Amino acid sequence: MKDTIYRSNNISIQPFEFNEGVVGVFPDMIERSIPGYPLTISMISVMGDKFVQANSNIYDLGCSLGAVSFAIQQTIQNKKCRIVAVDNSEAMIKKCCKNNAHKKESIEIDFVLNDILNIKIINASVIVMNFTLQFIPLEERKRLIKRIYEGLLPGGVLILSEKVFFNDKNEDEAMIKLHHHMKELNGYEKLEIAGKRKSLENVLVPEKIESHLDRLKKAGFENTLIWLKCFNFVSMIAFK
Ligand code: GEK
Repeated sequence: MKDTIYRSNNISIQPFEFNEGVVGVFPDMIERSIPGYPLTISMISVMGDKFVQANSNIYDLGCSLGAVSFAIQQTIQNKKCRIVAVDNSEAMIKKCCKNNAHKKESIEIDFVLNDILNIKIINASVIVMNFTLQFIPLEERKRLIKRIYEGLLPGGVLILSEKVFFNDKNEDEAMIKLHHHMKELNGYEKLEIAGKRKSLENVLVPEKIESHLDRLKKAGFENTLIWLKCFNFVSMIAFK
């Protein structure tokens, strides 16, 4: 279904929520909104395959409709591991389970309806947060990243994708303009783009790339690489 949530001029803009309405249009929304989203998903499955360890867990934190989990599940068949897909939106998890019902893959996925701040993270070789940390309250991010580090096995990785902003005003404005231009070319009207932006204020809180790298380092990650950057969206891989 096409995302027309912010199409009407006279809707009052409410803070963004991952509710039934969003779930219905989510695949269209995310593909038309995040630059390089399909590439990000497919390369995460490549990295998942590279770093998965036998008898370990793979976590997909903020799984939405399971794009990351399903891509990894298909790519790394025949390896002994378990995927744990977590989201705190009931509508998302319900739809995600439904999407998985007809699949006959060898790797099982546990769908967990919970806040990622509350779950246990253990015996993990790969942890993915694909555009989820940005929705976590700023003051909780340090503790979450530390728990992720502690839940990873030696040799494990965190794959972290985020919307970011830049210190340099010109760079920041240029990247935002390019992102919005992409959205227009993908069929969003200027008013829709402005409406979505308003509803995400204080809900999606981006940080600078440097702030992410600093937090990862302080949590214990020895080395973090930016493996993808497109406009104001980046994805990093942090190594334990
Ligand atoms: C994808 N990774 O398609 N606990 C659990 N889930 C949460 C929390 C939380 N505290 N906060 C937000 N979420 C996906 C895309 S979307 C990104 C991730 C976006 C969930 C929220 O319900 C939503 O499903 C997801 O994180 C963020 O690769 O829409 O820009």
